[in-house]
Amino acid sequence: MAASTPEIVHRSCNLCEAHCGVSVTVDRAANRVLDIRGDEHDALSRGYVCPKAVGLRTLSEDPDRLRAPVRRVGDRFEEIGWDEAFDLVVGRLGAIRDEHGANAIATYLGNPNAHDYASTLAIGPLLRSIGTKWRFSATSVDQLPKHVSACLMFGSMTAFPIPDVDRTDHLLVLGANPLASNGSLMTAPDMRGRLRRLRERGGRLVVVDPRRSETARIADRHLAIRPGSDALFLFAMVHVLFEEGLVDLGNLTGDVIGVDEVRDLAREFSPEAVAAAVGVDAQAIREETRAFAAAPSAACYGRIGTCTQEFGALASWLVDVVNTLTGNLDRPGGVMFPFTAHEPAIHAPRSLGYVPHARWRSRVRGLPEFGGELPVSTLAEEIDTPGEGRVRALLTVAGNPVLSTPHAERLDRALGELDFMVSIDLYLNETTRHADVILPTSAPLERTNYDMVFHQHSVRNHAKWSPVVLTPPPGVKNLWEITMELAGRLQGADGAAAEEVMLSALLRSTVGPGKVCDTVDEAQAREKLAKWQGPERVLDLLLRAGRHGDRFRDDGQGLSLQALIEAEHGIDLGPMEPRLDSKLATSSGKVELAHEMLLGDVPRLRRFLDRPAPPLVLVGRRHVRSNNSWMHNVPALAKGPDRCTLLVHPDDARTHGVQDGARAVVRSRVGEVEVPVVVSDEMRPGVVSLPHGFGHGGPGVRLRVAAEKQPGPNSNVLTDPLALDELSGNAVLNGIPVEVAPVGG
Ligand SMILES: Nc1nc2c(c(=O)[nH]1)N[C@H]1C(S)=C(S)[C@@H](COP(=O)(O)OP(=O)(O)OC[C@H]3O[C@@H](n4cnc5c(=O)[nH]c(N)nc54)[C@H](O)[C@@H]3O)O[C@H]1N2
Ligand SMILES: Nc1nc2c(c(=O)[nH]1)N[C@H]1C(S)=C(S)[C@@H](COP(=O)(O)OP(=O)(O)OC[C@H]3O[C@@H](n4cnc5c(=O)[nH]c(N)nc54)[C@H](O)[C@@H]3O)O[C@H]1N2
Ligand code: SF4
Ligand SMILES: [Mo]
Repeated sequence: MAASTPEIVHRSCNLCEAHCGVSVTVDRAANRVLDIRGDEHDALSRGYVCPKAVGLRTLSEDPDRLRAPVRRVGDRFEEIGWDEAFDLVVGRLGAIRDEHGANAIATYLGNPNAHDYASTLAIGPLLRSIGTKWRFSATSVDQLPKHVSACLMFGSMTAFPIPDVDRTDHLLVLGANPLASNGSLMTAPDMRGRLRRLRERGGRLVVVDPRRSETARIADRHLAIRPGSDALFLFAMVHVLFEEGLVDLGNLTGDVIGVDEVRDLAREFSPEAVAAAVGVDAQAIREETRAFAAAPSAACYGRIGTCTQEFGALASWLVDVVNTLTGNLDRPGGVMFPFTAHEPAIHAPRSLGYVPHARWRSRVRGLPEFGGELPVSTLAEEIDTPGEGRVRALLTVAGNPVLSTPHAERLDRALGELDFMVSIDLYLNETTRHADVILPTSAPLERTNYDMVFHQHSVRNHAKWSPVVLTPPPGVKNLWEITMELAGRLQGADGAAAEEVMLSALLRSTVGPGKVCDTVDEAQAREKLAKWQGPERVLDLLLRAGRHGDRFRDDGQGLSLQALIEAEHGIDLGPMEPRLDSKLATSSGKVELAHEMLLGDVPRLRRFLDRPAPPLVLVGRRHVRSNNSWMHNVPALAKGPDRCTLLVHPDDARTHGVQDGARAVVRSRVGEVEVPVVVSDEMRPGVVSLPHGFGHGGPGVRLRVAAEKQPGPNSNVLTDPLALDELSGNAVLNGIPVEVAPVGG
């Protein structure tokens, strides 16, 4: 073989929300990656990467990865061609839809969809062509409460205020551990460096977490809260703000309604009234409230621990109530709404005029939809409960709900009862093993990307293009192609027709007289877009019509896909700026601090105040070398000690008779698992911690490294599908009552 010169390609790692810039050395002739390292010139990450970046290469090389479509034959899978696979999927889904209606087909979208712009763009057309209302996703085991509070406060489900970590004087973190997770709903590579700089400039970091997490360890103060009580903690802060005259809306005066209602509500939740339930000293709550209010700028930030718990929506709301009442919403150093290069240039926020909630309900438990989705905690029962309207078929796209969603054992059984299941995935894993057909996609380095979702959460406004590094194996397809083909065929057409529907709708809204791009007509715009195909073409249009776009003027001024490609380290679009006016979409045109749906959930919180704490509750955690359920097959990440361990406080270890290094049984209302114990005083007494995403090594799964090196038990065997944040429908994954006992004891 002829020797080839290695080439360096700059792109982003899309494994987590930090989206770090990487420089990849590739031997194109051999189609092999030689090296991956942090890109020192990346506009956002400046060379930072975490150990998972090396996994990008291994994903492409993994011998376990699916390299052609497969169909189930008994307990085995056999490879088939793409045409046969598409025919089979469309034929079976079409037949089920004809006989039982579209709602007999459920869909589940997993987390990696948010990390692939092709999916962000193309999944809508696919879901619409299936036509089902039985839509599920990882959202309801994750950030759904934040969508709900954003919707009720700001009028848009995606209006997430992002902490300005690089300029703030005070960061209050609840239920997040960015030193392990690298941040979420906050795209900020190298949080360790950013937090170090915060403290170097005299700023204060406070972490509220039942565990002394990696982030808590570097904080000025750690408050070991009782799981599930963040809403009470935050209400107490609001109480102190009013009581001590610390409320100051700053520039927001006149833009906010509901302040009096919030003051009245908070009256009963004084620090002294909530201290016992919250497990944090009243004096500490007062001190931290004063410090937050006194800081020149401050940002309150909550994540998984405040979302995936019993009062997820209330806690998510109160995070931004605290930000608003202290004048920190929409100001530098506080929390702001980033700009992206692809959002429409002339953004006139329009109120929906209604809350997208309870327009339909699940069949078995009558749970309301929110934002067009049903809670995934109800998926298993929608499949295995007989009767009219039962879910008979399932499409999963980049999801592993058998490991990620509550009452995993029941879902595992239920998937076996489906009439038909199709998965779009890289692996034959705990979920996809139930599929009748698996359609394999390209791995991250084998496709282009643009960070459609996480640019919206970036602590600096930013745009970055990721070119292809490796040629995918011949038997796999990009998600775009698969999705468009299925969408087209399910409508009796083809992929090209489905693409055309999307493109022409976008052109109609952006090009022509009176539109953003008013110097060209549709035909001229199409001609200029013709050098791109698929998701690139759509992105080019969005960028050119966007805030920084060239509007098709071709004068070299302004952004287009070509210009973005040429900026190989990404484009820094400056710090976040105040922009409430172009984001607010409430019917009042104001920040609505006291929406009736939120107020209506407060009595439930009041009852929690008097409820005795269970002796032991379970929470989750993350490890920097792991990524939800699907990176455990990467040898470099899987090596080392067992990561799926139960952290137990020494007092609890004594009470429950379990020892460091020995195995324990953990039982909840719905299941039990066995797991090695690590005794550690980093836990709050009465709280044990177990990571999720493990539970590999079952029958029929092709993840050989994971099964051997990091099998772990599945923590979602323990999580209870009946435990929901009632307002949002999000699953409660933290604060699950459990019993712990020595194995055999
Ligand atoms: N107990 C507990 N449970 C939790 C959590 C917790 O904290 N505690 N966290 C929750 C959270 S925040 C989340 S986001 C969910 C995640 O829940 P899921 O999204 O259901 O699970 P993942 O582990 O992210 O699985 C991703 C799947 O996508 C596949 N995949 C990876 N890359 C690609 C790709 O490029 N294309 C395609 N087509 N497939 C791909 C993988 O093989 C895997 O099957 O888990 C939730 N579950
Ligand atoms: N390495 C790695 N990085 C990841 C992931 C991964 O699996 N591994 N997953 C990615 C995904 S999908 C997401 S959504 C993000 C999540 O990112 P983070 O939100 O930072 O998630 P965690 O690291 O799990 O931190 C959650 C913290 O909440 C605490 N906690 C639990 N219950 C409560 C409670 O009731 N109140 C309070 N205040 N705290 C509580 C836990 O002890 C834990 O320290 O991470 C992303 N990044
Ligand atoms: S923190 Fe790690 S996994 Fe996340 S984007 Fe950066 S390198 Fe990738
Ligand atoms: Mo997540």
